[in-house]
Amino acid sequence: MQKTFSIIKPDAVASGKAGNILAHLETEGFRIVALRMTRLSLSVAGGFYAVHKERPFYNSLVNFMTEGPVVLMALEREDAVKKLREVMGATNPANAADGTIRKLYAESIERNAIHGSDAPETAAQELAYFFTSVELNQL
Ligand code: 3AN
Repeated sequence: MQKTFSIIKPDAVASGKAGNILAHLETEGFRIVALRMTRLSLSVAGGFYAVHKERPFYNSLVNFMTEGPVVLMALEREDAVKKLREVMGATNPANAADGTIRKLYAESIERNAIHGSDAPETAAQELAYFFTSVELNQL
């Protein structure tokens, strides 16, 4: 069993797709280990995306991620990191495969509905950024 970290982004929460996305993830075999709805501050979103600091879309991305509530999730299943990336689909929804979350719900390459950690090491860092070890291990 492996854990990964995911965010239902502000576009998908605002358009009323959070429930559909949670159901989609459960149908794909992910167990919800921890879950919290919150609104990210500029500093928390900026820290989360610090790896993209030099990219031209960084400021816009951080502003988008703070524009409304998000749903933070710790998810668990076999091969969770890789499987979540498959279920999410390509970063740009125009390139996402049919049936993926981004194909179904994303608006654009920036407003793309869902975040998922891109590697096991990143997943561990991102889970620890948002959840305590008690939250990640209690259930
Ligand atoms: P992914 O979310 O598929 O791992 P990353 O890590 O390359 O993609 O990008 C992080 C986030 O930055 C994306 N989810 C998206 O919201 C935004 N993003 C990525 N590329 C672009 C781009 N070319 N223009 C605007 N926003 C982008």
